[in-house]
Amino acid sequence: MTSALPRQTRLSGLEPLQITPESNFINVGERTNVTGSAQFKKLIMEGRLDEAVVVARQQVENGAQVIDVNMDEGLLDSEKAMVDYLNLIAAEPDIARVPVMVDSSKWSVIEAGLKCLQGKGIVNSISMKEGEEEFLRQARLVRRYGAAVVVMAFDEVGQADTIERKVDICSRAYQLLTEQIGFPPEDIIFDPNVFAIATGIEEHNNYAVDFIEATRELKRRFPYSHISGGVSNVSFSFRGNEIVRQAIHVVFLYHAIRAGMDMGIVNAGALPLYDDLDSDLRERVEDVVLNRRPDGTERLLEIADRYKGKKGEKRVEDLAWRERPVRDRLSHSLVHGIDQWIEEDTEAARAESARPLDVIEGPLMSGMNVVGDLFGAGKMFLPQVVKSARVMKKAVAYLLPYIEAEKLRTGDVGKSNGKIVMATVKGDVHDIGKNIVGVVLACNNFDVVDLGVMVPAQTILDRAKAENADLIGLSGLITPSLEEMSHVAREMQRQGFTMPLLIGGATTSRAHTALKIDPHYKSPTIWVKDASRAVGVAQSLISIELREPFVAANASDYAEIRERHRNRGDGKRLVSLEKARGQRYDGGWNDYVPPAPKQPGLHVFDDYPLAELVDYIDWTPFFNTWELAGRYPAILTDEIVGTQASELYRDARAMLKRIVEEKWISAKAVFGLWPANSVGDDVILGDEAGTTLHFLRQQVDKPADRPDFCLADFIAPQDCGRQDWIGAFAVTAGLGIEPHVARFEADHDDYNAIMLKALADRFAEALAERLHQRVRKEFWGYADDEALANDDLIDESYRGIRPAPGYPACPEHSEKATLFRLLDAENKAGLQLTESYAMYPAAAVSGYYFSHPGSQYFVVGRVNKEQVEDYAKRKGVSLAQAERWLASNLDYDPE
Ligand code: B12
Repeated sequence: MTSALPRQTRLSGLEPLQITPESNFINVGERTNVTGSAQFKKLIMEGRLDEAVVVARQQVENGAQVIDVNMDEGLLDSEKAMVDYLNLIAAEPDIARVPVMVDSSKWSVIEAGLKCLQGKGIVNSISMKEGEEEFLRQARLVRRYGAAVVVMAFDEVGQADTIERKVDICSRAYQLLTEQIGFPPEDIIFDPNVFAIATGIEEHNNYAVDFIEATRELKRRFPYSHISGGVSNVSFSFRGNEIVRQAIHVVFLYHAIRAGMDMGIVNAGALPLYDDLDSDLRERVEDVVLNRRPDGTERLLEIADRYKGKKGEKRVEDLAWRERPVRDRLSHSLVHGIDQWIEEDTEAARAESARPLDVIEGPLMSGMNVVGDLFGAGKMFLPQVVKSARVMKKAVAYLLPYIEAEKLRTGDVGKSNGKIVMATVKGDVHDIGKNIVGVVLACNNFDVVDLGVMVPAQTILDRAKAENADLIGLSGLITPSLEEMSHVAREMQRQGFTMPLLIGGATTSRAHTALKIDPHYKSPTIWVKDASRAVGVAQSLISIELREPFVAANASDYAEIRERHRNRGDGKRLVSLEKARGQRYDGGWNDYVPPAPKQPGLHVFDDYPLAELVDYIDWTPFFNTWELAGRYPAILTDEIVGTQASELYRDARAMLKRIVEEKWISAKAVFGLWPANSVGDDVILGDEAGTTLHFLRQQVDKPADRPDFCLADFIAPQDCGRQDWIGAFAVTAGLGIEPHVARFEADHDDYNAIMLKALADRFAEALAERLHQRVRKEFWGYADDEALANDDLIDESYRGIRPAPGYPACPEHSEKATLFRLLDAENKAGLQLTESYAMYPAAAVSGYYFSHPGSQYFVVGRVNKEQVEDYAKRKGVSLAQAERWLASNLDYDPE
């Protein structure tokens, strides 16, 4: 089975990470490293491990594909710190999904770390500095633990600084590893040492060239291995001048990636455009990086001061491009997303062309190809692409009447790359991700037929047939949509479809697609991670040459996932439900008096003032929606994405002002506070109907002093004799949004249509946050003296939690039906629940309030059949129904 697989690097946390020739640069998160992050070091030294875990979570949320963990600090017991920390993050499925790079200069620490990894990680690093024998001993152990390895270009003499030494040492290491102990070439990652250039010391001038050329030669000799390095070292001598440092990184990576560097700790996927660097700066930086002239350093220093402190300064607009030929002007407008002159230039191009279609197929498409290439190469950001698409759409809309007239005359309809019919599946209302993918595909000359949200399977299939589509694309945000996607696949097979099926959306995954969707459909079914990959996938499926190898690689990949799934069993075992319940969280009920609400019962806000919510907005997820990784507000001045993030933020604030002043949307909320006690894993309310809420329990094998949590643990048990309370809420900020979205769409303005939806989502979250604050301080009133700034609210440093059905502590969505009944959410908040338990309008949140000081968020993760049977019984549904609802959490294959 395995021998048929292509030779590729396969790493894993709980989820696989495959490095293929098509993969973009692999970004390693470096902040869980005591030598690199002062903040992380402080947390570890002070034993604040829970907060240190948050650092890992942020790294993963911000897009790190691997996390580097380093505990090399003289005052620490590094082995113990490594073990404790790795064990903690292993119990957090949202962190543990990515592979870990165990980083230490001490072998004993590495080995201690390797024993804790549950997937296939990376050792950072081994080298020949203590001779071949020790090198091979360590490598054998790495192999035995099943990890990949970073090999430093370091030998008995010292660190390699010239191309010859770098190549010689790495080649010698490669030979030893592969020939003497059969180490797989794809599991070897060379670090040929990035050193600082332009230091004023002549011997340092060629360091970047030495790295780049060594990379090229190593990649040529060892194509299956990888090259990594710490990029920021290269610009060390320009500390304090971020613009010049950034330019050096861009230029260095531009050449190093071309030479074969494919991994590192700089987020190369988000670097600014090489082509957009100021030309004088770029030339002088390039002189230095490529060591092209002896006076390179002086010449860079000459101009460096010009860029000091320049960040964020408003530049005088340079309109020289308006003097260039129309073709160039169109391309410039597209690449820079400028729509000011687009109709004028499109008209000029039309006047010069034989047919109106020539303008699209000629200058407009070539401009969009530049955009597509830059985005594909990770050199352009999503907001820029969506703005480019807006310019393109405006140009096409201008030409459309002329094209229609031409079509009537000649029947010529032009050609597209291929046609895709896309939809958010039945029961789901989310479309931001799908819309972004639609825009990016349209930019690449795909004909996109978007059927919207909540689309039944048959409607999708009928339309795909009628349109003679080349591809179908499905999207969904919440887990019940996964089942609907399998249904679409089954129907495609039953109805004899053969076109490829693309799967995307926040809860979809490669593994789920391989296990639960692909087996139902004989033609290609491909999971697409995000917008930047959608084009490559669609193009490969359309291309006559690429399709076959692409589909074969995908099929063998899925076959491997299924095989691994069948043979699983050596992963972490779950404990029995009884044991997990025995290890429930102890709320200390003998000494604790649960606070009674000051204003119990149901409360309704029919039209919540939007202005009050603005300061409660958590902006970080807004930037993530636009694929800009980082936390607000630091993201605005981030070395890499800062400029784009600031521009996006300016646009967002401008729209926010209009939303509030002109009341584009309205917000409603309902919440209630009721007496309640827990009975096992249920919570029974003292409302009129005696409503029962059903929760799930972790079954993770943990040390006896760490609880297996269930939300019911945070409510006083019935038999302790104390009266406790629970709250529930439902909020929306999406009422009345449709006409505004339609207005933007009619103006071919996806940028603002997506922006508005993303802002409505932010308002919904802000309302949930604000309401929770008021409940704590006013209505329940257990925290009436709480005084927290917005940052602390976002960091949840208050007492009590507000988990929402579908989130990891309560992953089962059908409980929303109970919440809606309790709250009368349809009438009181204008919300509807779909058959898959999505809420409409999309910008909505619903959940519970817990007040216990020890209540906290956690991940239920996998549950065994015993618990699912128990849950089905408690909810009064069949086992099969409960298994469908909990499909993503099952630790077994249901019959
Ligand atoms: C922002 C957010 C929200 C926003 C709304 C999001 C929206 N309008 O899309 C708000 C605050 C309203 C919200 C509400 C809820 N959310 Co929410 N939310 C998120 C969050 C933090 C980010 C999602 C997002 O917008 N990402 C950015 C977009 C651009 O990415 P995307 O949708 O994934 O799309 C990309 C790819 O998936 C792909 N793609 C998408 N579609 C397609 C289609 C094709 C054909 C292709 C090729 C590719 C493709 O390309 C896209 C662009 O790169 C995620 C966590 C996370 N990190 O994913 C949770 C998350 C999605 N939410 C979740 C849940 C549970 C909810 C609620 C049910 C909670 C509740 N009880 O209130 C509600 C449901 C709301 C409703 N109306 O029913 C869960 C879902 C998990 C689950 N078990 O179902 C998540 C994963 C959080 C979690 N860890 O549990 N949420």
